[in-house]
Amino acid sequence: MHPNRIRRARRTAAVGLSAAALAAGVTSAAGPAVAQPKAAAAAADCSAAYRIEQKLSTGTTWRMCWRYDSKAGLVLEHISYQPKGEPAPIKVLSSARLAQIDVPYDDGSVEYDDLTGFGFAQGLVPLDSAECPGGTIKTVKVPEAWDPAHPNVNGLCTTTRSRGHAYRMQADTGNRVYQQQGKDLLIYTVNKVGWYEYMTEWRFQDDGTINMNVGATGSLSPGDYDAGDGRGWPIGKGAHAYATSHAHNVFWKLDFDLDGSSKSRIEQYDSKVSAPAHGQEAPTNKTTRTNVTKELAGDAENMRWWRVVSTAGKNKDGHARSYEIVRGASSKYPGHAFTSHDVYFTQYDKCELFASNNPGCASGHPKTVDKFVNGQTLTNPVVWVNVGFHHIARDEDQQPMPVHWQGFSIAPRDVTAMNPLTPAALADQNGQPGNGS
Ligand SMILES: [Cu+2]
Repeated sequence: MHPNRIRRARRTAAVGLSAAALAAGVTSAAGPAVAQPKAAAAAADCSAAYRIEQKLSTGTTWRMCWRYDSKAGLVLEHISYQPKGEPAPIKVLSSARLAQIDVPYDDGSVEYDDLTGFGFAQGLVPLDSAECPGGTIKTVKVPEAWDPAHPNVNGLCTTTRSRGHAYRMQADTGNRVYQQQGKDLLIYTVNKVGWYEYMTEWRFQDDGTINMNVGATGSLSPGDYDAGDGRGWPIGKGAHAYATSHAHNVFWKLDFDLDGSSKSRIEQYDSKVSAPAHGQEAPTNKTTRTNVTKELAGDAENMRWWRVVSTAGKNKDGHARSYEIVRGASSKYPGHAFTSHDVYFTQYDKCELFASNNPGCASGHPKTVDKFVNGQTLTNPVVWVNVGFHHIARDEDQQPMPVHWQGFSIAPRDVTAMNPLTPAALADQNGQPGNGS
């Protein structure tokens, strides 16, 4: 976003050239979401150059393939998780990618669809070892590179990082403390779009949680300073030089592959206080499950959450494996139908890849994710998550602009029968104490 005029013209031209490559991209993107034979091992899905495999020091291994799309940028595929104690990798996602960064300015002057219209993928920047501490930088061949003679960019970092306590527990006898410092696999790129630089970060924790975040840094657009009070914020001396406020509406698209099957179920849970506190009694609180059997544009509510449930596998307790969508902070932008909901569940369609200005479909096919929701039965659900950030600039945004992050997580729910990092001494503590369960 915020491109100066020269860049904007170049990007527009690049978009016009991309039809053939785009069609190719759509075809290849269709591959992973198609159910694959169970025998196809995770590691066999890509060549060594496109494979990421990391065994964290706490015993958990993450495996996946990566590729680079001409519009979405980094795409992670065939993602599996194998904590210690699991005999084989557990398949989680067939595809995980950004699906749009939509940036409307509050004065109505401009709106940028960074992925589909402004060369997000082509803006991949090289990273040096200082920006990828302790990690490995892979070379990415950028499709439809602005300089076709130089398509290769050393722009994909994979590294590991400590995240602090994974757990801590005082033993009930003696002075023993069980504690573990958690470890994460981090994978990221930086993509420059005009004056902004977007960090696309994927964080795979040793406890099975996946965090996906976009961090915006770089500079505020020097061309967007025409805002008055109510549409911007003065960031130079005195009460002038109002940087125009704007929203960053970021969409992610997740295709699940739990236990190797694309046929998952979606469930929504809502909890409500059913009786308030009265006298000496505590309040009661009731949780209700709603099966989401048809395409849905979902809205966050207090004490509401969704999960994607495996139809193919159970953990050792006999519970269906699932991943829960854990939302973070979001400012939902009501300026468009497609930005007006927090999550969308749609039936898999190989042409539906972006949340707005979706290219590559037959004419007449809707272009926005809200319109992909049209009553189909969900047998192969695709999850779209919309996280908004309303950016009202502040003096501290110059210069450079500090990274502002937005994103969400998916957390395992019953993927393993116990905490995947359980120490051996506690391995028998599963279920109600003394109940033999
Ligand atoms: Cu911003």
